[in-house]
Amino acid sequence: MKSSRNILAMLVVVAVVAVLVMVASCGKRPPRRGATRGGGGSDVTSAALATYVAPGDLDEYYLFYSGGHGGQVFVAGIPSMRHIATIPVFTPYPGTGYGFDDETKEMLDGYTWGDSHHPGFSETGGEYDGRWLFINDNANGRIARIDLRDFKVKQILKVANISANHGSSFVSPNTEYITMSTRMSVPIPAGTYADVDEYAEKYKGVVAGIEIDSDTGEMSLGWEVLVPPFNYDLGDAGKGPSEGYFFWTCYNSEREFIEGGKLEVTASQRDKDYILMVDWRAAAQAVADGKADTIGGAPVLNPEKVSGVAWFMPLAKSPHGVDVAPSGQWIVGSGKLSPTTTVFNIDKIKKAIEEEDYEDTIDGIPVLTYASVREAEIPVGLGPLHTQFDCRGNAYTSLFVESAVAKWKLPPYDDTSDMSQYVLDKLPVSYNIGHLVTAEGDSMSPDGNYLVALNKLSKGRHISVGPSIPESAQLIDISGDKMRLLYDAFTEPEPHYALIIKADKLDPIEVYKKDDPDWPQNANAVWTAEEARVERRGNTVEVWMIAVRSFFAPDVIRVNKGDTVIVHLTNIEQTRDELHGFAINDYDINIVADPGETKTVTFTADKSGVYAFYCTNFCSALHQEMQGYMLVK
Ligand code: RUQ
Ligand code: CUA
Repeated sequence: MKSSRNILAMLVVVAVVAVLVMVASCGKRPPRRGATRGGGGSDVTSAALATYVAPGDLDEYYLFYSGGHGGQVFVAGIPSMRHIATIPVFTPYPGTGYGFDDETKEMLDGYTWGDSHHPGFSETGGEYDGRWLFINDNANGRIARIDLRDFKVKQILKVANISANHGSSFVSPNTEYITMSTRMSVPIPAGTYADVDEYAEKYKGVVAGIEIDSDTGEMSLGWEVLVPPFNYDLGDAGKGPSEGYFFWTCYNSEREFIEGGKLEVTASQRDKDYILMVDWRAAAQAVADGKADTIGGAPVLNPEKVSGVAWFMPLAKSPHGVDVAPSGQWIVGSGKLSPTTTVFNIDKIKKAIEEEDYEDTIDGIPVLTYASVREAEIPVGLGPLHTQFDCRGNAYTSLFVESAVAKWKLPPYDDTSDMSQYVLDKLPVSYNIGHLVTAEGDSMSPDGNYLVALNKLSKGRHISVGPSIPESAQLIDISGDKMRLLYDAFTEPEPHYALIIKADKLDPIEVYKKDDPDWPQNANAVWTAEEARVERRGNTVEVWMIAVRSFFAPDVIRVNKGDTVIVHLTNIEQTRDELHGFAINDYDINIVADPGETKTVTFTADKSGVYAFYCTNFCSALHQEMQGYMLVK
């Protein structure tokens, strides 16, 4: 009796250890709440259980997805897929007063939109460290940094010579640099004129490394490399054995833009396009050694004059995504017009560079011999775009044409006679998938449980909202051998990429504390009704105002028509979620201050009369009473 109890106890210990080892080896736990395959009930029931987050319960992950030409970043929880927040980035957003106060208006610099594409987390040692989220503007050569302590944009950097920054925001494993690149080549510097029939010679591509200050996250231009007028599309950063390299795919290596010729046809003539590789340490060193030319104020390395910085690798034509596997050993590229995805081996790449094993040179950039650097071609299916990874040596490639996700095995391969044996599973999605993302999938230790398919079309898998319908995102369980669809969610246009991070990696602040040494104090903050005041200097009227439940002080501002008015609004609340807004009717003024925050708005009182101002955020039972007047004489 006793010994059988001991055996039972031992078995329990062994089982617990086995589970712990399993979890530790994959680094993470599988989905909870009945997500395990075959676990009781129908598929629908088990999918429902796997995604159900009961009222008051919290999600396990944050999903940050780009808002495309909406210019924002959306935040949702996983597995519930509930939308939690919208972070305005390149576009004004009245909901948070973004783009209305002086500081954010200055960051937007006159632009009213941007095309946010690929979010990238800051990393330490190849792991998401939860400090910053970067995102590129595919329209205006910009990149932005969101501080994950308060989920707000702190910097938008515009970089010279980058035309349509698509191959961004890919972060090196210790956040030294982040990528930017030209998608649509133009003559440089900005403002230079050349006709499209001079495309091959006068139009230029540029790729860049943006340096990140490790303390503050401040971004500045590190280096640029001049590259042929191809279209630089997507990128990734090397890690582990490939750390130190950035990779970008490019199409239109035909290097032409024929008027009326249809780029979709002219750019698909050659059998192969390329992956561009840049050694970012060598690029930074070359700039430090004074080897760069100055173009448009930026340090630009010309590979015709500076070698050892950039290389091309041939890839199946018209590629889109290039993705580095978690180990850093394999670089996966997909040509949209080829039903295969190609795996390159970083050891072979390094050897080819060392032995100068080149098959060509383009504008000073050596082209590595394809057969020497390629490891394998995997017949994943039609229209492969992007690839993500789990923790079990598998890759997941989105197939736009097939509307499916293909799961396949990364090298090593023991039998290369038939590569289709390494395509392990395929799951149809609804419909036409673009990007896809796995939990912590760009880090060196993906979690291997969730995948989100970001689909371009939703074709009515929801109640109708007219001809303009949302994009769809589908949550997929990848913890078993076969993928399993769990949930359909919808977003505004148009997610191009997303990232999933463990919820416990973020620890956002709840209020801006009055005397927080870690947080910059606003010089114009006032914390009491006594300090609040109105001062006039010539034609400028400056107001230091407090907002607190449920009044403004001062609540009357007297100015003359034509005065410049500056209002510094401090929300003196120190309670979470107690926001106050400040809107002046008919003056197009709408700012919002979070608890402890000071916002400044400057405007000209160009209309005489009496204008009411009020608090826009419902803050208390007497919120409606929170109002005042601006009197313009
Ligand atoms: S890109 S999916 Cu920026 Cu693939 Cu759109
Ligand atoms: Cu303050 Cu409503």
